[in-house]
Amino acid sequence: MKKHWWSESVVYQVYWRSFYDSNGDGYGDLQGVIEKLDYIKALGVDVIWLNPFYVSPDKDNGYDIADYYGIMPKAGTMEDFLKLMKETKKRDLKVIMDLVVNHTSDEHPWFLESKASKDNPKRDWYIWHDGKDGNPPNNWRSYFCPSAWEYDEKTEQYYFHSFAVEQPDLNWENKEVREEIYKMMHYWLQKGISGFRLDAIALLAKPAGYPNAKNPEDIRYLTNNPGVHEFLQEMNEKVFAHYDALTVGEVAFVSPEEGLLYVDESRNELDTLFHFEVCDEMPKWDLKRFKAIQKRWYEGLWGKGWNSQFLNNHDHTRLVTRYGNDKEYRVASAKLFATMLHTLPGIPYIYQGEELGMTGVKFPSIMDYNDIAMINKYQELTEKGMEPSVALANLQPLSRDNSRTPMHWDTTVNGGFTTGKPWINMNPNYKEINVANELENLDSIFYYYQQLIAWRKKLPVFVYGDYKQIVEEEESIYAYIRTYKGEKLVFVGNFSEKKVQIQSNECLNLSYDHLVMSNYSLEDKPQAVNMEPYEARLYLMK
Ligand code: ISL
Repeated sequence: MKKHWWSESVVYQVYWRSFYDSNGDGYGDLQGVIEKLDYIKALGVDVIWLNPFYVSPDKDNGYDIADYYGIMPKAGTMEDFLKLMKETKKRDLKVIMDLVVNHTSDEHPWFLESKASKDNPKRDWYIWHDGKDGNPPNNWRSYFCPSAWEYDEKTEQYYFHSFAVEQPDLNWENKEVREEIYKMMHYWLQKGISGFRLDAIALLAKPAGYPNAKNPEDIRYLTNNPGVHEFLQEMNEKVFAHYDALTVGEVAFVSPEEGLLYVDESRNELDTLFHFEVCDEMPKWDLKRFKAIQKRWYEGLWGKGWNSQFLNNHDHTRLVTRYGNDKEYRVASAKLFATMLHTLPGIPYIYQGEELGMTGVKFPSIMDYNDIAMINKYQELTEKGMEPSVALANLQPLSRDNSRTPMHWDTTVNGGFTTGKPWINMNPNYKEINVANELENLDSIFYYYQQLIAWRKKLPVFVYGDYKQIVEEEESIYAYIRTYKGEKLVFVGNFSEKKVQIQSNECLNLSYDHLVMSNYSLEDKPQAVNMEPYEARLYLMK
């Protein structure tokens, strides 16, 4: 595979509205990101992914864009953005921007024109259909609502939305739409960003004829439809080919074979992808399944296209709460998952606060939540007759707000995030889990991440090594070997709360001299036989 500037990078995702508030309005902002760049740099990462900060009515936290060229006042100004470009460059950090081109806000001037009348020149910029016998054009759900269609009284047609009602889908069949989007992409790339995280990018093409779905609950029909690759190839030719940028696409519900079509170097579409077999499709930790996913994606992509590794983001509950243990073994499990994340094949993504072992939340009332997906679902369930307390309890574990609570900087009020009232409640455990504590404690999760990243920078095997799973017969053990030009890396992890005695010979041959990292004391481990709860070991050989 070709080597790119980003091949050896580690990406840190900054959900800016929850990162650091520089002006006391309760929202994090770009100036806040600038003030914390030294912190980000200290971790050792190379690239920052910033969630959307374009002008937006903010119904879906910036994923409903009303002006692609402006900055949301909550986030700051264009001057702040340019300063951020300068300050990141100074520190040799790159910035990729989150870009939403599948849909806009319903307040975008394009949509206002489109819905003004049936013969408006921009009518065809969005997807308008007649209803069927007083019902929507078909039976599809959207990600966030019971129907993917919204009726417009004035023009007596329905428009299509893959997400919220306030997020109408653009019509990518329309050439003018595509040209406008490409123009805007050039604008930001010329301002000095280093690439895009492309939101819901596999949704651009819609199924021909919009046929009814057999099972409308299974929303796979929204994604990966014929025509999507033609759009991406055109986007690449018209935009990406002119820059040395990193593009990472959100590509849900695909097999490795289908995923490869997006990132195969010879096809000139995207550089990398997020597949969601882990976060979306694996609600609880399932090691057997996880091993199978890793194997299939390795076999599908290796040598042809780049994969990514992530275990949480702004849509998915924090990893210690969802996949690890956020109580007795919070620190151990955070470090175990980190060791795995940084040693698997693919670009590692760290979501802010993950490096502190931040946990999910359970707010007492639906009124405390902000996530539009959760609130809509709560409404749907209670309207169908579910007890409100039951609906709340059902939705809490996977609410997107689990990962959206503000960053904990120290033990002062609001964890030092804001001097005002935070836009969403803090996780009450900020006095225990925060940056200041982590930086004081040499054995912290933060320093563990720092060390892992430092190893990754030192040895090419982390990036270029092939991958072979070992000790397959052990139920709660995940272990693999990666090799590259005489270098060898071995990861062994116990993904359970019990002590495990490994029987396999493959592990017994590992020498203590080669053990470079572990989340338990490095002393007293002559052989990899007895693994403590959530123990991780990293062996390196040259
Ligand atoms: O996170 C999910 C479900 O819990 C995903 O299915 C997610 O909704 C989907 O992958 C698209 O997410 C992206 O686009 C959305 C936005 O709300 C999300 O924050 C974003 O990551 C609409 O723009």
